[in-house]
Amino acid sequence: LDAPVPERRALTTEALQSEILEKLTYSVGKDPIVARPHDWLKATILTVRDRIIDQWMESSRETWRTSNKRVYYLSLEFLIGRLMRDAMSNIGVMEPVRAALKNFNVDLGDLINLEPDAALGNGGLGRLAACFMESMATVNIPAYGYGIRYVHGLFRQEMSEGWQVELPEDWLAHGNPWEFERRESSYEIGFGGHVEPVQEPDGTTRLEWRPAEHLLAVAFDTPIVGWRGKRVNTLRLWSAQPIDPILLDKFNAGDHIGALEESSRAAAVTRVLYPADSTPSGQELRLRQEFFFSSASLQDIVRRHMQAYGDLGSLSDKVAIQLNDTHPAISIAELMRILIDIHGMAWAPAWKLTKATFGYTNHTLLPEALETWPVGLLERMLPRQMQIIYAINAEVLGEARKMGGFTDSQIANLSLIDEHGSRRVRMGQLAFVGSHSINGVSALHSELLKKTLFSDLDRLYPERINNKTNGVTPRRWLLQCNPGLTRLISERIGPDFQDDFSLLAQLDKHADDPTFQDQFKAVKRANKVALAQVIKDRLGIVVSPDAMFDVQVKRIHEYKRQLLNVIEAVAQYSMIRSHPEKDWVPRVKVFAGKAAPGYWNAKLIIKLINDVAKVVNNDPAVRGLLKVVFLPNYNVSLAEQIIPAADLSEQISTAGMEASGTGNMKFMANGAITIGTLDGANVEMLEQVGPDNMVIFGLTADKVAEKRNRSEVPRSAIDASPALRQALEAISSGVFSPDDPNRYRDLIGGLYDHDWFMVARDFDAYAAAQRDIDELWNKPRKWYSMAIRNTAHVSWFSSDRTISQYAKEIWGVPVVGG
Ligand code: DL6
Repeated sequence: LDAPVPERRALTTEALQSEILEKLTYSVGKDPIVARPHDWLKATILTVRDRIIDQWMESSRETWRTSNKRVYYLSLEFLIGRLMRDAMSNIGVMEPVRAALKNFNVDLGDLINLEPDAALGNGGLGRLAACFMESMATVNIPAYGYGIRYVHGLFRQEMSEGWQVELPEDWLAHGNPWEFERRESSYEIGFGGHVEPVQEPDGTTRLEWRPAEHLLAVAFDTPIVGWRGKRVNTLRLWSAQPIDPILLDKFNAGDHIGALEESSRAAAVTRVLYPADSTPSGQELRLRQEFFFSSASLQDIVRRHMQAYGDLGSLSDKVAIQLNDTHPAISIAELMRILIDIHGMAWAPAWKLTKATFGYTNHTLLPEALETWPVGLLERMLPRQMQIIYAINAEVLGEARKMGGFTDSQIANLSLIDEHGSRRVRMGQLAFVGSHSINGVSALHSELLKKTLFSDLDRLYPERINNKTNGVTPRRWLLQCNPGLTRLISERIGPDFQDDFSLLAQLDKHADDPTFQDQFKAVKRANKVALAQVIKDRLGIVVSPDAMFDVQVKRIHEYKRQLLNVIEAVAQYSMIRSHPEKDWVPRVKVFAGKAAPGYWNAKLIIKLINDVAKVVNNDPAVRGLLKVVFLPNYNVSLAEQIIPAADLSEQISTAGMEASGTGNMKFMANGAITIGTLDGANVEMLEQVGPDNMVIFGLTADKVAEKRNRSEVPRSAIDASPALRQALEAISSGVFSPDDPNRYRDLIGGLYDHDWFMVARDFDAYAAAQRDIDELWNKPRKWYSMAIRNTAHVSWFSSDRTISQYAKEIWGVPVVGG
């Protein structure tokens, strides 16, 4: 612990230059004359990484020295994206590295774009985990992220005649210079088998799980550096490996393939990220993934705690574990097993300790997204954990009976076991009862958690549900992705806002200054020129940077209502054709996002966008006034190019269905105006920025629920809106799909039949809001004062603020700044 701190490595161009050369020669083994771009990338990352490691070690030493409480963030997904620019910018070496590389005739920008985009997540929840990692380091929380080192992250999306095609993503193809393999931190993970009573010398009996199968969880550590490099935390990702790499007896007997069977079965556990977003995958392999990383992480946490304190009684004083959704919820049963079966603790103190240690974050109310597992599967795969779940359930139901006042159906609602149809374990209920804090991710979502999904549990255990509105890291989502705007803001209010984002509010008083507005507009235009180039390079479509860039980028889902957006585009297309004399605002509608491979309607919506694009973009009658663009393979890096170039941010989910949204905050930071519903964090954005600076439309969550309860038919909304009717008829009759006129018949038919997502019933309000947007665009002074005010009032949505609230209100750990 008292090891001498090595002298800091110099950050000058000269020092960096000689070190890059040294890395290239001695670590990559390449002569600069023949080095390829990937070799330079590796040498540069290794050089930058070295400048983080001293602080990494210092951060760990400090945690051991001070015995501060540690935070463990368990997440099946970390959508971290590229790390090099983030790291260089956070430690302030971007410019010297650029200069050093220039001396080798290597362009830093090219290398940045060459780094693979680590897509170890699907969308919101995974990206949030990545922002949290960076913020925890920034506000000086001793934190570890625990997840899975998937060999293949989220699929690569390509388009084939407008249809989504999924291809494997291969981020590890050139190795991963950021990570350190820690063979010494390996744990055995069991599956299957049975539970046996074991007689203790003192005559008591305890239960022991005898798994039928084992595999090894091996740790790979990545340093995550906070702003200004003051703290570096660890992201520990687990890789599954077989206990025996090869079964030699089988091999020697000539069964060469069979000899490797066990090895491939083990490796399969961490091979691929499940591409499901908002729908649980019913695959057994998914449960294996969840238990694998939960058990490995808990074994690691318990080992570290025992090493420091020698006793588990103080676990909840020194350890806070946050469950990112229910994917790691099996941890609750596994920690109980570790405490009781391995460390001999009695049930009552073990249960108390477990609850005091865990916190659970819920990210969705969608019924189809709430994880449940068949009781039979759990009994077979995790027999001891299933016994513990039954015992927890008995305790919970006993407490409910004692409290009284619950009807039978409410008791059934509280139960960890869903008895409707085949019996299933509800992971949300398990996560709730095993945690002292349950939080939603926006004020509205947390309220809905109390009122709907967890209403009975909230009565039984009041005060546990709380709200922690999401945030995003302003380093990646403003400073790094939008250097032009960062420079402009620094010139106007000084650079201190980079350390204290609340200072952005000072921009408010400059929002009506014409000079500042013109500068703001120039920055936006430059970003739009860059995006227009990307669109041209990738799709061959030419768009004007002077048109309004109207952007909806996110996972494709019916509740997010890309369909509403494209139907409105069709209506607008028809208006432009029938009224060529009018002064239409030129728009480029940009879409991007992936659909879960098994989600047919989402894939059909992508095809529809592409079909509409083909017709609209090639119709001379439109005169370029409307362009529709679908950019394939949306990922973190593409988001970093699109968001700074957006004028209009589409956040148009059916109210009550988007838990929070985080894209909405990124657009706000970059000076886009939001058109949105009163859903998720939009509600709080409205509070922060004020109704004059956002365009809100549509049904509220209450109204949506009311209409659904009344089973109101949408047909009258369609009959009452000629624009909507015409657009729907055009789509369903094949105007955009002459090769298959019936392609969209069922999709559009659903809007007449039930319209669960209120596309038809929100259409007129949405179209009217779009015309308001057109009017605003025609008053540039007004537009840019609104845009500037969005940036000025975004600081509440910094993940530093969110994490500081988790720290103070859930984990009980101190923060610096935030
Ligand atoms: O909390 C992060 C993010 C929210 O911003 C989105 O509104 C929400 O849809 C998303 N949920 C998921 C998957 N849900 N599950 N399970 O990513 O979380």
